[in-house]
Amino acid sequence: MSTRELYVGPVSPYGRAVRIVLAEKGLEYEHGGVFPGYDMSPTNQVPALIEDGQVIWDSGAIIEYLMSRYPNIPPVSSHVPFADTLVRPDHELSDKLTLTTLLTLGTCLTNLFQFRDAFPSYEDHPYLGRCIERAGNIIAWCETQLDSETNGFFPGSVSVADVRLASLLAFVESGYVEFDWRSYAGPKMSSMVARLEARPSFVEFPIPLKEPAA
Ligand SMILES: N[C@@H](CCC(=O)N[C@@H](CS)C(=O)NCC(=O)O)C(=O)O
Repeated sequence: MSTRELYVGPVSPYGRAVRIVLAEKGLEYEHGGVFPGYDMSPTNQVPALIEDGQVIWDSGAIIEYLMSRYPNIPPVSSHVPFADTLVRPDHELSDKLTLTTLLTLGTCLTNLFQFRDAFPSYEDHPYLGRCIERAGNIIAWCETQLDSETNGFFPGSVSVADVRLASLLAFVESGYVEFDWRSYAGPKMSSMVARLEARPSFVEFPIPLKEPAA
């Protein structure tokens, strides 16, 4: 049996996505904490996973590794099944574009988070203003890519892209970024978020609410 140790930031949407994928696959791991992870990779970032001594960093690389190494998923009670591939073989390019676009959404939101207190408002800084605009465009585009009000990006299963998007929106909802994503989204995204947040793997790993500044 493999040994596994995970390092994640406590409020990280990237870390949450990795933990949800591990939970969906029924994979156990030791929780390594946060700070040692910063020295583990050339990026000095978490999440980082150590499996059987091999360090894997970056949530995208970790999730891709888990999806290809552990394709068979134990069924999760009566819930919609978790997708067994990162991208659907017959939609490879469009699914990859969705994942790449969600990475850009993550970058926009984490930039806004990092510079939250540095400017009176995001619009006062040209780059942060563009991050807001870009994030809004991406949310609106994702709404067009969701299958229906009862499915996420893939009909009939919960995809990694669903997990990515919902984790990023939870980061906003928990107060880390001032961004009214609902004004760019529509009914498909709102119902997907509500559905996923009730799923056991999401309930197990919430993003804690931002504590008010002292
Ligand atoms: N592209 C990376 C981004 C990871 C990231 O931004 N990690 C943050 C925590 S949420 C971090 O380690 N920040 C510490 C730093 O940048 O010094 C991924 O997907 O894993």
